[in-house]
Amino acid sequence: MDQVAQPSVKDLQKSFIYHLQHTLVKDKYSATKADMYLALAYAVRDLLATRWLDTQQSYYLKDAKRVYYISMEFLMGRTLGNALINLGVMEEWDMALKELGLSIEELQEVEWDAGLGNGGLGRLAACFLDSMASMQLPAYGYGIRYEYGMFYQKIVDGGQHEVPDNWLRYQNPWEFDRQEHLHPIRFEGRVVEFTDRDGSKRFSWVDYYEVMALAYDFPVPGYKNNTVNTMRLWSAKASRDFDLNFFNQGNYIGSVESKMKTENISKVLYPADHMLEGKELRLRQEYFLASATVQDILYRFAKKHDNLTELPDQVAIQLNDTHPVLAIPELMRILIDERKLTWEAAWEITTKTFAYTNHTILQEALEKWPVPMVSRLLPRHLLIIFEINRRFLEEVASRFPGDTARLQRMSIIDDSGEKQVRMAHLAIVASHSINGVSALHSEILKDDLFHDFYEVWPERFNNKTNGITQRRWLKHCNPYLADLISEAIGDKWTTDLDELQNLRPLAEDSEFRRRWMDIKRMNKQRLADHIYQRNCIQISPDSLFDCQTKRIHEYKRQLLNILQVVARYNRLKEYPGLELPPRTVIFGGKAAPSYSAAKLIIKLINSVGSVINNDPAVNQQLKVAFLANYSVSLAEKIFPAADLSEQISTAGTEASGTGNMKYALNGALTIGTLDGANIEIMEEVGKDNIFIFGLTTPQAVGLRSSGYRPQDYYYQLPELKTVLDQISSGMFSPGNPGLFRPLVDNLLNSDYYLLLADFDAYMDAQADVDRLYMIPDEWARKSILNTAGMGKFSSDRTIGEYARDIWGIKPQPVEHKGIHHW
Ligand code: B1H
Ligand code: IMP
Repeated sequence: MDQVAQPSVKDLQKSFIYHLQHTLVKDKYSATKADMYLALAYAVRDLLATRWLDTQQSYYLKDAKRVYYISMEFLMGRTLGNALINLGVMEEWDMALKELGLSIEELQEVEWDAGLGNGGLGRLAACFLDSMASMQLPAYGYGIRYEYGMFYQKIVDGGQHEVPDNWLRYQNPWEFDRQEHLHPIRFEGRVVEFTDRDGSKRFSWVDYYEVMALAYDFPVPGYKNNTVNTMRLWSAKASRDFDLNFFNQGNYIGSVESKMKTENISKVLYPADHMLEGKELRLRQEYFLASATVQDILYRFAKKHDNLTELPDQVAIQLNDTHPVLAIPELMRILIDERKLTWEAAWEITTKTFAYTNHTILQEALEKWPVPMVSRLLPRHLLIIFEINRRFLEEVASRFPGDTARLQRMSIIDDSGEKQVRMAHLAIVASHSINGVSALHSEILKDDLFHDFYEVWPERFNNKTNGITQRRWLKHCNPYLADLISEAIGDKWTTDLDELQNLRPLAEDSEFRRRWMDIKRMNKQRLADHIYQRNCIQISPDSLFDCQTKRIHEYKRQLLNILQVVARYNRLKEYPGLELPPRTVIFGGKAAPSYSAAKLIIKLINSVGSVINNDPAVNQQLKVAFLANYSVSLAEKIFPAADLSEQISTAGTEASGTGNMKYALNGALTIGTLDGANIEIMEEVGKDNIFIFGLTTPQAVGLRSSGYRPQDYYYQLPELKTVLDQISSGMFSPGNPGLFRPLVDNLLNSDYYLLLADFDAYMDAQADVDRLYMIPDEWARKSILNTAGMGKFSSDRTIGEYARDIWGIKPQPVEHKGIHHW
């Protein structure tokens, strides 16, 4: 596989010392831990460099069809460990550093996460990049190089405090600025219409101002295959014209201020997932990404092609939700206004090139932008959107004559109130593929959210169930379990996760079960140490680690979990001899800074935790820990240590979930609803090996439409009533008894996410969990069977389906030639 000899341990040490002395100019006396990390990073980077060049050159020489994954978010986490794993040099480096008296684990901890994403959608993009490189696909990730990523979460007095994530404060050895890849991005101005020499009507965008998009490239190594793909992130820079115009006016400070304002575009990631804030700066960011990327794609295409009708044979563009959807009118604009194609030719090229993935059906997350805002910022694009809509509605009207209600529902422009552009409708009309991210979610798109569109274009709709990369989410984060698995069934699972099914017979082997649970216990001890350091809470590795880590959102129902915890607390208080296995309930997750209910839920979790953790009557049997700043690197410590995975969203709300897959891959059992990918996880691991409870999607829909009355449950379930009364009366907020009342009032008066309706079933499922945990051998068996059933959920499988069904691209193996010569 590798045409170039792998470096020896001595070579690695030499390279490390070389970089310490020459790149950082430090010796072993002056070097800090951060210097050591950097020296290691530069040495590992050297191993990527020629592979990266070889990969990019081979795509050029083969003129391979490329896929472009455009996303406002890439939640990459740390790069070093992943590079070591994918280069296949983790053990060699471990040895090399040990001989120098250094710990590779400790040095990896120095690296700051690249947190350029909110949650699932951004981490999915990162897993996809890993899979695309590992499957040798000619692929690029395109995004924004935010100066500030996802905020750092501190917990102060039980509540969330946001601290800016200045991730570029230190040297970043993983990025390369490409000053030569610079594209002008235009904003504002106006459109003038004129007649071309051939008599056709043309449009020209004038009086705009320009911001430059500057490329930064990040390597994306494939797993042991010499492929290194590129993630290209754009950073905003004022253009020279901009500088000249402003600075010539003689207002120096004013000009610097204007310059800074234009460069604000790439300043910060919007931290509200599932909630569009409707801020103009966000729209600017979206167009900035879309335009720079489309220009770059056309520039690369033009190196080998001059006939734009060939674009769909050379390029596939996947839109990660609607956030980058302005790439559609941008491509149309360039093809029509700049390259002088006819509308029809441009439209054919565009629709064959674009594909759209939907990630949510929550109304508040569906992007809509006010027409006046689009008109001011992107006047030409608005006209193009209007024309797309005009032609589209004409087509619908001819298929459904007289059905004006349908036209109104389907229009790209919502004119029920203030006129708005419905970005999802634009994406659907201009894409040849529209996919959801789990079987259930894709059915909901066809049956409900996009049903009208499904009736017009059934062939465009398809499902691509999400997946995760087993390289990061098992091999890297859980090395002892990974080694045990490889010892038992070989290591083919690293590139073919279906191999894990060979673990099934081993679930019946008591010695294997013992080793399996020994590793789980070790991972739990490691997490317990971490929790003790951060939270000063002592927890026993023999307690059941019950984990719910994900963004804090009402639909994900962390509140249901905490109601159950309070009910458990009450039972333990009331029946001191109660035979329950000790539990540690672990929470982690960020709330959008503007989402007050979510922030109050964090505060409630911590307040309940401090009452329970400080109550000697129960705290040997129950503890609650909220882990601050849930992030990729913290998740890597939690998944391997989890016994139980909480996936309890209201049925029909979680498009897929991917944390559910990461937990099960690491041997946690799931307690969950029939929502998102949980359903497929149940199908794969078997009904007997998962704790399913609660309403189904049709039941939830039915209950709401028949007039849901949450108070019925309050009065019928005494345990539930007690819990809600305790919370609203201030038992967990003695200094401020009314603090949590809004949460309870909302449950009693509206409870859109049906917590009270599912409470009883959830309590029963938790009792099943307790019973099983008391039989360690049975628990171990099911834990192994969960891992064994996770083959389907590799992002390699997902990406294989995208490549085959949507993109039409094939693996392009890379030959590594080693040191390059002229
Ligand atoms: C998902 C988002 C999202 N769906 C708006 N939608 C955002 C919406 O900044 N914004 O405005 C950001 C993110 N994120 C998640 O995608 C789903 O909730 C998960 O169920 C799914 O697993 C994940 C990946 O498909
Ligand atoms: P990119 O896709 O524009 O980043 O180019 C990738 C690689 O293709 C470059 O690093 C070169 O190795 C190769 N390449 C690009 N343009 C040319 C060219 O004009 N002649 C030869 N090789 C090229």
